[in-house]
Amino acid sequence: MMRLQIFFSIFTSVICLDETYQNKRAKLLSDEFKLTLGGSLNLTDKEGEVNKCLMQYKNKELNYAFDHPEYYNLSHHFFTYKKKIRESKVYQIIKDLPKGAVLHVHDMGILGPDYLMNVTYMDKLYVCLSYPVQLRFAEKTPKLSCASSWQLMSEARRKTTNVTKFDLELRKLFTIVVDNPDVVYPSITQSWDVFMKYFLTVSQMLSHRPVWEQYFYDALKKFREDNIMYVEVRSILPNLYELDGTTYGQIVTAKAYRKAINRFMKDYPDFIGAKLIYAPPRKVDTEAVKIDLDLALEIKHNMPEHFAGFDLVGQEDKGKPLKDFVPQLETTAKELNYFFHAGETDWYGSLTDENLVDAILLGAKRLGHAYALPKHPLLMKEVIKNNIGLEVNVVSNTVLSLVRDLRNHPLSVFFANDLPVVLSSDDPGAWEADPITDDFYVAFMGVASKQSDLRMLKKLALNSLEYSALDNQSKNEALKRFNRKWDEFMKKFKCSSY
Ligand SMILES: *[C@@H]1O[C@H](CO)[C@@H](O)[C@H](O)[C@H]1NC(C)=O
Ligand SMILES: *[C@@H]1O[C@H](CO)[C@@H](O)[C@H](O)[C@H]1NC(C)=O
Ligand SMILES: *[C@@H]1O[C@H](CO)[C@@H](O)[C@H](O)[C@H]1NC(C)=O
Ligand SMILES: *[C@@H]1O[C@H](CO)[C@@H](O)[C@H](O)[C@H]1NC(C)=O
Ligand SMILES: CC(=O)N[C@H]1CO[C@H](CO)[C@@H](O)[C@@H]1O
Ligand SMILES: [Zn+2]
Repeated sequence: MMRLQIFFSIFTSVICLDETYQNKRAKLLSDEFKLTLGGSLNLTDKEGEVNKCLMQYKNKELNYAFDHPEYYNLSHHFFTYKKKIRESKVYQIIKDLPKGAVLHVHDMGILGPDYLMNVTYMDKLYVCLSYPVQLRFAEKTPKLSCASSWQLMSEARRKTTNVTKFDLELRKLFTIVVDNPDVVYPSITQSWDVFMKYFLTVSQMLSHRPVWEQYFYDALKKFREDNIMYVEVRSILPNLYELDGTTYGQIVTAKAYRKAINRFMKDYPDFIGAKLIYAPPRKVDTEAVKIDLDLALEIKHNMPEHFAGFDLVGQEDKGKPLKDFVPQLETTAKELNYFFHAGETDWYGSLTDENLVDAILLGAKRLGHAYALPKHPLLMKEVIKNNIGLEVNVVSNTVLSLVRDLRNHPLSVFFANDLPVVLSSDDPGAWEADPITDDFYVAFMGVASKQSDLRMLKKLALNSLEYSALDNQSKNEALKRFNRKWDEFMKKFKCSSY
């Protein structure tokens, strides 16, 4: 009896202590979760049901990975698992989910090799089959220099003994995907070299005016099919040409965008639209930047409805830092929205890393990548204070050799602090990813907390519209339309269809 009493009193005191501790622990965790991106949203009953289904699949996948880390795909190179993720139920649900807008993509990197191969079957395409391979549409044999000789693509195909083999080789020019990425891309140097060659090859072929206009129309279509309703696209605005060799100025390229967007909106009135961000190369001198800024102002003046703003592009570590162009960029800071690539680097304390400071001081509305931001606590505060959107491109960062194991991607810090993240895809065609679903999937399954759920996905979609360059009225309209689409999805959702 005595014994039992002692046992009982110890037992209760343990419970007592435990309860206080457990409560504190639970409160800390729940308070902290509320601070995460989407963590303070409340779900409707209908959303709650969808969430239950989604999380059941998410947990199943992640529990398996936790028990078998050797099979956790997202710690390996994207190319080794990108086909596999399409079988995931989580992926399939995300694919069907309305995802708002995509705000960081480069025009020539949107549509992948299968689309580009189709373009090579069009009439009047000439090819120079020596290194580097050149592709150009023309009425007559192009006069541009070629180490071998220019010939019609149709002739080249006719002459080859094995067209399948010929096309397989050609297709390799239109993708950076390989079967053995760890061998082919040991460092950022190799991944960027191949990536830049991709642009070199496709840009001349796509710059034929009618092809260009059709390309962008088809790009919008692909986004729409991935349940995106609005796009802001970056372009270097290459000079377009006609079959007779006539070449136009860049303003014509900008207008070609407007034409393609207007045609698309007429065919798909449920789409919200698209805007252009003029984004010329950063590896230039100050004179060139001045000219680029003048052009940006001219485009803005000509087509204000379709123009979002200005950026500078190219491998950040190898280009010029923003610091070099501060006087020029300050001059137009009141008139132009800036969406600078900044901090797309692993080099802490480098000039690339410091681009974050200049982008913020120059009043950027959003930052491209901002990958290095967590290393800068004061800059993080500025981002919050100035409500600067962060365009994060997870797949791009892994493919272009910044990070391998996605659990180590700095986006987890942004998620934890509910920073204004907008997920995007950079150049999905170049690595044969979906327009946006792949990025959502890997961010949700590899970077986000295990507990993050439908609320995070919803907040990401809402952010993408909130941080867009749409004016207030259009933004409100876009949000209304998004919410309608979202509710419709929730109403129709059946877990058993996945
Ligand atoms: C969610 O519900 C809680 C409790 O009812 C409330 O305090 C909170 O403000 C709600 N959050 C939002 C974003 O509406
Ligand atoms: C390429 O063309 C074929 C035949 O017209 C078409 O079925 C296919 O969808 C096209 N592929 C792409 C990626 O556009
Ligand atoms: C043509 O090339 C493809 C791809 O390399 C190969 O699979 C096929 O066997 C070749 N066909 C002939 C007839 O050699
Ligand atoms: C748009 O809305 C934001 C925030 O609600 C406000 O700060 C800004 O002044 C508005 N802009 C215009 C042009 O009304
Ligand atoms: C690279 C890698 O680990 N791939 C794995 C992806 O997941 C599937 C299913 O669990 C495994 O079979 C693969 O080996
Ligand atoms: Zn980019």
